[in-house]
Amino acid sequence: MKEYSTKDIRNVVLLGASKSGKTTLAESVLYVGKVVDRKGTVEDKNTVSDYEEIEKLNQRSVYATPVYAEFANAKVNVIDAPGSDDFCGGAFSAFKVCENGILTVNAQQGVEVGTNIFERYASQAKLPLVVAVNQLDAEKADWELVQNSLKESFGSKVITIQFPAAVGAGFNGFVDVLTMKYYHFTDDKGTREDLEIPAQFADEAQILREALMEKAAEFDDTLMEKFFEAGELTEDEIRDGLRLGIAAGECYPVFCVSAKKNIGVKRLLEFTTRVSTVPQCDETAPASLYIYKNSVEKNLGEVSFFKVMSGVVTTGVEYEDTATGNKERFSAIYAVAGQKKESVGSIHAGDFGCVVKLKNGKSGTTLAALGSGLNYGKTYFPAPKYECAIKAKVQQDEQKLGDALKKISSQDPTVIVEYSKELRQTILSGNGEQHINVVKWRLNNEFGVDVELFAPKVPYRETITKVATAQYRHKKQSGGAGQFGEVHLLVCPAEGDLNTKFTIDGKDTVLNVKTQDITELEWGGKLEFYNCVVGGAIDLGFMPAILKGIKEKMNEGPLTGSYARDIRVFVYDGKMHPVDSKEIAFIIAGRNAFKEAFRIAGPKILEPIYNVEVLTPAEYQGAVMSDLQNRRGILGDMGADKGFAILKARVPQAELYRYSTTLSSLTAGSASFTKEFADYQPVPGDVQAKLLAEYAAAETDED
Ligand SMILES: Nc1nc2c(ncn2[C@@H]2O[C@H](COP(=O)(O)OP(=O)(O)OP(=O)(O)O)[C@@H](O)[C@H]2O)c(=O)[nH]1
Ligand SMILES: [Mg+2]
Repeated sequence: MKEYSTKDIRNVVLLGASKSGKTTLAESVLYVGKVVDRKGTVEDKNTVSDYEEIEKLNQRSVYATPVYAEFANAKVNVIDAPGSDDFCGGAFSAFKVCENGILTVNAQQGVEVGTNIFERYASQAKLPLVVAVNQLDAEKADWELVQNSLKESFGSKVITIQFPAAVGAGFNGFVDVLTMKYYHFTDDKGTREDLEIPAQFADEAQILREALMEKAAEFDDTLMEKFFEAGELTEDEIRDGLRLGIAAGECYPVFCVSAKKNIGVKRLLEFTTRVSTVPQCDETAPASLYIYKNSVEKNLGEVSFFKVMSGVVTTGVEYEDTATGNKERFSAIYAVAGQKKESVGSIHAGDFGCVVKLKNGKSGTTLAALGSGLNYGKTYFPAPKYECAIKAKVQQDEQKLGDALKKISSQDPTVIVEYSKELRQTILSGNGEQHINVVKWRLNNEFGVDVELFAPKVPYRETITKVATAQYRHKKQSGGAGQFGEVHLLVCPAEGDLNTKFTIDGKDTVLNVKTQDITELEWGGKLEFYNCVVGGAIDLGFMPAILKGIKEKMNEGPLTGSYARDIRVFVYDGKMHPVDSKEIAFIIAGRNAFKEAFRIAGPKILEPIYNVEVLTPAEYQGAVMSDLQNRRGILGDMGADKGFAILKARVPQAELYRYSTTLSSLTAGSASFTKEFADYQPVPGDVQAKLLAEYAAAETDED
């Protein structure tokens, strides 16, 4: 392969709804770019891009895959991203390395939910877009529907560059109002005749040409002046204007394509090479690269896919991971089209490639010339939307499961695995139930581990609402050395200023604080411990033992075994024995006195509450709201944004398991949501009763 200079490289990510034809378009790009001479299809499971087992099985993309075309002295790198929001991680890793996007729209459907979702992601990532209306050859293709839905969703950003002469089986050409030509296709191989615009389309072409010139002029004052004075712009001037508008995300030019029949793909690439944004990289600077994807492939092992960010990357030179100091040297680097890899000597800034078997070639890694200090940071991924607990079906597989999950999450950074010490569960999070099911499939089929997925436990907390006192005497005098310790204590909620006036045993008492110990608990909230013992009833030296006993109980609250929080404890009296009082006796006495006081101090179970924000088409607003209420959600502010309703609610975590799945089925996949931990609140009485009963039952089971 020829070596390409930065200015001759374009990087494009294909985005759009599921089944709009991105993978087929990638295949066509390879075909018209002459990288392959036979095209595969998604149905035949032989596309270059969907080459992973799980992708063939489901006939859909799961991972983002790079392919390329060499075209008109340029190299166009194309990343085929999955269209399901569950696999949106691929698109986000592409955003880090691509300067341009092509938004595919299925001509049979017009703008779909998925189109909107990925357009939103792209515009948040400030990624310029052009629109490829695909499947125009399909029987149900409907150009008017496409036009209307584009206008409705994206308004005046939309500008027509091409329109088809006919759609459906007869789709074999389109008018291009930028080049003012009629492109006619004589076969399914992309063979093209560039003709004059037929008379019957001349008027429409002229009207659209005017609109195009006006749009292009919008983005540059000089062009605007020229357009007003001369009444027209040249083809190159239109390109100049569009280039600015597209780069600013203010203009979505629309192209006609049949990926299946290779119609319009070459013309789309032509436009891309001439108008789209060139990588902003310096090829004369020291070399550096960013790994945006890694995977394990049969026969190759670990493959790291990268973009050269500066300079020229070659074999035989040592590079450094500036975050860890790890050094790597490449014995071979490859230009990559999905499964196909071609060895090359060097790759210039802006271009894509891959390398195998690095010591540490995980996505998100920067490798740079020694001493350059370059680093491109982490890739942004949206927060996970789906969580579950996971365990191996057979206990012996736990270690294997841990290792496999580590591998899977290193290849897919949107799979997050965490062991919760508190819940004693491994929590697996991802972008949706489908995403998690792919992990399950891989565990089973690639790693031979059968797993069970289930609702994670809820990290409840316990606290008290009233003042209470209790005393406990620990006395053991049978056999060996005796144990003796007695503790009298008072508990109250740790809120407001410190108050030491209480009624104890019917007497108004003011406690006199001698020493204190305030602990900020690692699970949130605090424990305040005050020593108010008078007359040396308990030696100062035993206070740590009493506190230790209390903390043991804070760790495993008396109600449900959850962490306790926000409690104030005053030790105000007790007894010692000259011989038998020792640390262990006061640990036990402290623990039991605390437990007893806790039980009668109006104990409450607290549950974590999340702030949930849902973005849904207005038509589903009612359904989404009543579902949130059924989840004990408390609705908050409402808003609206471009035909979408924004709903906010405070919802208990216990009610949020599989929420993404339900929301998706309530709204035909058109809503999205975010959630964020807010605070802890007491559970309602009925829920508390249920939790207490469950805990009591579990305790008895264990006895
Ligand atoms: N008639 C027709 N069918 C097409 C065209 N492009 C794709 N298809 C079909 O549409 C279906 C989906 O195509 P894919 O290329 O897998 O779509 P995708 O956008 O990659 O889908 P995801 O990977 O799930 O996001 C397949 O059955 C394709 O054969 C086209 O131009 N014309
Ligand atoms: Mg695909």
